[in-house]
Amino acid sequence: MGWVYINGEFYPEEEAKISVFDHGFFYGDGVFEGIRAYNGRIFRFDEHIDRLYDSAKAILLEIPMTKDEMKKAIIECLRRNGLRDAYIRPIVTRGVGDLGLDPRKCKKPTVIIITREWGKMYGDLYERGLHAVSVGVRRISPAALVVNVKSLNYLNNILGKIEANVKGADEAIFLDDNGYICEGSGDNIFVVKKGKIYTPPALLSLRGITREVVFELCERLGYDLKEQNISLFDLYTADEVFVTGTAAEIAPVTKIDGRVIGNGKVGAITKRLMEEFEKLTQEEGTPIYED
Ligand code: PXG
Repeated sequence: MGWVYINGEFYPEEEAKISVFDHGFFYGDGVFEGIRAYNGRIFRFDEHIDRLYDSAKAILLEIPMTKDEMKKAIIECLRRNGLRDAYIRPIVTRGVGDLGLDPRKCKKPTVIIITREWGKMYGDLYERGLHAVSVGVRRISPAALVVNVKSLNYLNNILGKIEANVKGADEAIFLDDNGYICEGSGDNIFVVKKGKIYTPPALLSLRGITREVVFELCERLGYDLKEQNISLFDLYTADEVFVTGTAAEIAPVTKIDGRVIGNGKVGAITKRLMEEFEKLTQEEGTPIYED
């Protein structure tokens, strides 16, 4: 069994526990990240750490350690667990308070780091493509909760996922209140039409780090990519659709709401981006075991 970091100490997994009075548990008051290590290297480490601290700043939560200390703790956790291919989950909550929701009751944030061995999230669906469905539950409005804060409040996403599960699909596609496409339950979405690539602006969806990598790859490979509003019609009539995320990586979508996308096979541009993405993840990153 592995080790989990809590507030500066490492505990065996089965003893890694936090207080039931923690406001992360009470109210989802906290932030987290999902980071991956490939082949002994942490992919886009600084970008994820920056986003964690930005998320915390946006909700007036002061993480009680520097970014450097956080990175060292994550590396130490991976080393203790002997991991090379891993999913890394740092979590910072408002900390232990009492039953009232006033965050001033919480004197010290709780910092947790979980690292786990991790392979392909969607198994053979990377060859066959995912079946996605649009869901009735709307992505939460940024006027209510800024979606670029990666907060512990994922009930909106989970409700979308439940709807997808009930409909027998692999992933949910969220729309906003106006019917524009936002994102998946834990991934961003891209459309390919006549050789051009489109993705919704990241105001109503999380500014994904994998999404940023796709922007870079498109620039390098000479693909024309635009951020613009996308409708369900655009999805149904696309040549290719794919989703991106740290967990999902780049995953093709070949069916949406029963409509076959393109010819129903993984498209050529999606395939190329998947290959280039895999190369990048194997080659770059912060080494875990070299000092
Ligand atoms: N949108 C949302 C809502 C997310 O939670 C992404 C997009 C992709 O962002 P990155 O930076 O990872 O490219 C995420 C990713 C999961 C899982 O198990 C995914 C996420 C969080 C928790 C779990 O798929 N976030």
